[in-house]
Amino acid sequence: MNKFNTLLAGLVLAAIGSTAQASTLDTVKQRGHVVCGTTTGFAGFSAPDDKGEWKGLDVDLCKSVAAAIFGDASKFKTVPLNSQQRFTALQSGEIDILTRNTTVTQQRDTALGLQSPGVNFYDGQGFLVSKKLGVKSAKELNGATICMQTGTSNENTMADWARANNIKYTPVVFDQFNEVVSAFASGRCDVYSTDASGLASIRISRLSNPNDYEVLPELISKEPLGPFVRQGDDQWYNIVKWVLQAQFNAEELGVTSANVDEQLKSTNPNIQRLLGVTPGAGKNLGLDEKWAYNIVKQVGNYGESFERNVGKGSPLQIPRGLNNLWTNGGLHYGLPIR
Ligand SMILES: N[C@@H](CCC(=O)N[C@@H](CS)C(=O)NCC(=O)O)C(=O)O
Repeated sequence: MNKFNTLLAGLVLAAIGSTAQASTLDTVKQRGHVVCGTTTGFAGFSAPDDKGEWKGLDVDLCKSVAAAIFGDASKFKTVPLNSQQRFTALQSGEIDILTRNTTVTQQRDTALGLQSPGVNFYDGQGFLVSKKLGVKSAKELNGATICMQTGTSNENTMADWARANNIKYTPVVFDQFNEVVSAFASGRCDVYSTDASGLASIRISRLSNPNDYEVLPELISKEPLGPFVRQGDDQWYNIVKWVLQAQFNAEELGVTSANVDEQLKSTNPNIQRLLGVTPGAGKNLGLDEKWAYNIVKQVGNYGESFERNVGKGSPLQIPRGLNNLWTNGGLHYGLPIR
């Protein structure tokens, strides 16, 4: 075959491939629920409660997608994944969306065949230490043993930072979250390093005496966490992207799960478009015009989800900080629904 024929064959194959492959939305509708990849249990973000129901900020995103598609936030299932397994599960089609404290990086958004529809939690990598260690700053960590989980961005970030700051350390890594937590709790390592949200969660929910531990003040990286989808399905990407934007817009517009029915009567054109009183946004996504109404009614706006899962209404007590709306000094900025 000459070069031209090879190219043509490739194009034909690509065309067959893309028409033969059902869209994720069709697959999800046929199945009757959306499948989201979560952690194996990381309180505040994705973990089962005492009744075995999955809860958390990331689970709320999954439920919001279910609400937008089915008008029923309960039409979702979770697949618990460790840090290492998460990307293959998405690539292979085992899950429809990864909703699991995953840092958006250039490599993950390009070379893995995956893409990031947005950021639902701005974070940074930090350090958790036992108070007994007597360390007050990350700069004092020379010679420390540091526990981390395999397959996280934390391993590389730690290595970069240590090199730049002339700090020698011994990494202690495990595949499973429980193994890392146990190693740290039993004193096999001096420090636990991961996203600050993870450290807050581990301290409160996994250690028997949280007050014996503290998170050091330094954050050594940017860890913008968000969902991922496969490349090549623009409609599905758009759905996840705009579900997240609907959560932000609802908060910006003061539309909550408690007042959303009242807000259907609002004369504000932005609220009318968000809630489908003025149609269009639903059709653009291939969804019912009540897509965003159902998210807010059944799951709440972004602020409600934040406070309930990781903020004031939760044991984690994470301040809004960068995760506030742009109008309150944070980074979340709802893209206009019009
Ligand atoms: N944001 C980082 C770290 C995310 C991560 O996987 N963190 C671990 C440590 S807190 C975790 O969530 N483990 C839970 C699990 O494996 O179930 C990344 O995307 O690589």
